[in-house]
Formats: sequence, structure tokens, C-alpha cells
Amino acid sequence: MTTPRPETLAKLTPVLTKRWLSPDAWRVGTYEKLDGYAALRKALKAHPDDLIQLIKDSGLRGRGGAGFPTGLKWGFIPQGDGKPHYLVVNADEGEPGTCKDLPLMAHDPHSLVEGVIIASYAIRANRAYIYIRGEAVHAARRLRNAVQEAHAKGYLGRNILGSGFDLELVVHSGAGAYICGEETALLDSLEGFRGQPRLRPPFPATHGLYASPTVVNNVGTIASVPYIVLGGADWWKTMGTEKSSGPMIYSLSGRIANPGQYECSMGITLRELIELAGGMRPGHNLKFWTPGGSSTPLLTAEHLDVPLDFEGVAAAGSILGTTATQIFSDQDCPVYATYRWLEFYHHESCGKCTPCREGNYWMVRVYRRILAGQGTHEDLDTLLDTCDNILGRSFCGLGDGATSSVTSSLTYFKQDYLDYIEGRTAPKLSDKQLVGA
Ligand code: L3W
Ligand code: SF4
Repeated sequence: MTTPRPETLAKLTPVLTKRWLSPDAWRVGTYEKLDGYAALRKALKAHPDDLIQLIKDSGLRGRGGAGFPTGLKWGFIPQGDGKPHYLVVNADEGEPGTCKDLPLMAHDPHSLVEGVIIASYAIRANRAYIYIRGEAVHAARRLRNAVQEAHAKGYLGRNILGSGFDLELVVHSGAGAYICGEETALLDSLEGFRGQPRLRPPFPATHGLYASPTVVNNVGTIASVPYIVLGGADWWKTMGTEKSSGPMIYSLSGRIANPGQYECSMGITLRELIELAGGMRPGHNLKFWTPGGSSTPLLTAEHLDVPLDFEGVAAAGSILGTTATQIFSDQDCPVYATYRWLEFYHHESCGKCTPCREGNYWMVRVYRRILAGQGTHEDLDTLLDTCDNILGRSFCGLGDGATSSVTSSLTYFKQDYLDYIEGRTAPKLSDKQLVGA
């Protein structure tokens, strides 16, 4: 165990996580005692356009993986169009390694509900949905309870706090498909269809739920809104970097002493995060890691000082994604880890487009061959060629994301592949596991 230095500790910025350790913070009474719904009272006195401008000024960017500017997205919603507008919260957190939205909803569901009401008021939506992944039963129960409590207190329903603004909020549980975290598949699923991505453009901002203007935002994005309303854009920008403002919840897992959620200023490095988490587990040395879940290219021990903001990670050849840092050591095999991730993408591919559906199927089989000690040198070219035919040719981000660990592990750890192929590493899979992909 290492003890964090004061300068590293100072990078901890509990904003969205600040109530998580307060007992009963999920109940409306406790939430109200801890500043809850103060931002809503303030927001309802402002003009909706001023709220959109505030979010633009704060530089808040989407917390679901893509980092799209939130205020800009809200500003896309056409006004005076006579159509209903919708806010949809993407709470289908499914990216392997990612665990920031589910604890937020379980510990502090009212912060999300308050953010939903403010955001809906800003974009003039009278109906909002939280689409939560089906397996998150506990968080969904807490959310539904929060919605009921908010109704009873007059924060939801008709004429909220006497402002004349009406809002109904529905918590909808999905059925556990990773693809329903893709925003347009989510909308299809919400409408009652099989969840498969739609062609974009048109984007949901103009043609979303029921073909109406819709903002789809991640849980962390919407839960940030009340803090920005109360603290102001300048305060928000005191955290993070110039282009990646604010705090971010980094979920750390793997070979570290204390896995969990660490909310820090954007731009913190993995070296500092590992220090905050008490260091690597005894006997383990960092070998590879994901900056933002398994859809983001792997990084290595050379990248310990990369700033974990959108620009810093991109400059290092990866993607900040969901800030799910999965940490692997010299006792872990990058070939096997990549194989397990590919099995996941193969299983979760919705099958709509050929590159992703067929490419992942075949890559899983090639990995099995390599890990069973029956791979050839040509297999490595086959993998790269297959990735080349998936990346940029898939209908949605799932296909692209599936190639990330394949190409990056081949870039940094080709020797580990060759060790299986040339017989220096003992096979991890048996002959029986070669088939059945
Ligand atoms: C209007 C335009 N709207 C873009 C909107 C668009 C969307 C947002 C970002 O995928 C990534 C994916 C995963 N007019 C617009 C516009 N928009 N141009 O902006 O869009 P986009 O296409 O950049 O990304 P996306 O479709 O939202 C998200 C990656 O994140 N990821 C995360 C996966 C898992 C989770 C999770 O479990 N929570 O998110 C990790 O890398 O692979 O590439 O709203 O409509 N001209
Ligand atoms: Fe479906 Fe994969 Fe194509 Fe996305 S890339 S539409 S998940 S088959």
C-alpha cells in the first residue's frame, strides 16, 4: 500500500460523489438537507436559453464516452417547432470495466432526477426517460423511489414549484443488451422495437424518440447539471483542463490495492490514480490498461503520465471513453484478455451489419486457435486485415470498439502472440475449446 502525496490527494474533487458516503443520501429528506433541489429552484427562475448558455459556458462534455459538448447538443433542439421534445438519459452502462453511473444512481438518485428536471426545462421537454440496464435492479429501485418522492414534493408533475413547467419522468429498465447503450438502438428499444442502431444523420437532436427532437445524455452528464447551476460555469472550469473541464468519476479495477470510483479533476494521470488507489497489488507490475473501457485502445506502462482528458488520451493514440481504467499486470496475458473482450463483442453484436457480425465471429476463432497453441504467423495478418475491414465500415461504434484491443495489443505485445505461435507459452485453451464460437 502506498500513501498518496498531498499534491495527488488535492486532485480528488468530490462533486458528483460528495453525498455517496452520507447515510440515506438516496432519500429526498437527506438530499434536501445536503443542498438538494436548491439548483432546481434557481434554474426555474432563469430563462431556458440562459441555462443552455450556462452549460455551453461551463464546457461540460458528455460523460458517456464520446465527449460531445453538452450545451451544443441542447442548443440543437429546434424551438417553436410544435413537436414534443424529449430528454432521454442513457443509464445503460455496459462498457466492460465501467462502473460510475450505477453507483451514482444507487447512492444519490435525486441528483440525477434534479438534473433531468433542469435539463428538460432548458430544452422544453415535458416528458423524460431514464433507460437503465436491466441487470441494475437495485439502482432502478432507488431511482423509482426517488421519482415517487420527487412527485410527492412537487418537483415532478404539473406546475413544478409553481413555475408553470410540467414534467413526467419514466424509469425504463432495458433487457440487458449492450447495443442498447448506443443512443439510437436505445431509442428503438424504448419505442418497443428490437434494439438496433439507426442510420445517423439524422441525429436524435432532430429525429429522436418517436421521430421528435430528443436529447440523449449520459447519467454523469445530467447529474453534473445541478452543480453547474449552483456553482456557476467559472467554478466548474476551475477543475479539469481547458478543453476537458470539470471533475470526472474514474472507475479503477484490476491489479490495484483499492479498486473503486475516484472522482478527480480531468487530466489526472494513471500514475496519480494508482497512487490514490494505494498502489499496485503486491507482486504486480503494470503491463497494460484501458483508459476508457474495452472499446478503447490499450495503453502500457509507458503511458503512466498521459493526462486523462479527451485531448491527452487521444494524443497517446487511445480514447478517454468512459474513464474505466482496467489495470493489468505482468501476471496477465494481453492475448487472453483481448480474446475475452472479443468474445463479449461477438456475443453482443446485434448482427445488423456484416463487418461486425462476421468479423468478430471469425476473430474469436482465430484467437482460440492461437491460445490453443495452433496459431500461425499468418493469423496475425488475418487479424489485422479483419480489423481493417471492420474499423470505419461498421454501422455503429460497437464494431469499431471491438477492434481496439486487437490492434493495440498487436502493436505493443506482438511478442506475446509469437510466444503462443512459436510454442514458448503453454496453450491456455484446449483443443475442445477451438470450436463453438
Ligand atoms: C447533432 C450532429 N448531434 C454528434 C451527438 C450524437 C451523440 C453525441 C456523440 O458513441 C462512443 C462510442 C463508444 N448533430 C451531431 C450530434 N452528435 N454529431 O453527439 O456522438 P458520437 O457519434 O461521437 O458518439 P456516440 O454514438 O454517442 C459513444 C464509446 O463512446 N465508448 C463508450 C461506450 C460505452 C458506454 C457506457 O457503457 N456508458 O458509453 C467507449 O469508448 O465506443 O464510440 O449523442 O447524437 N452533427
Ligand atoms: Fe450491430 Fe455491430 Fe453493426 Fe453495430 S457494428 S450495427 S452492433 S452489427
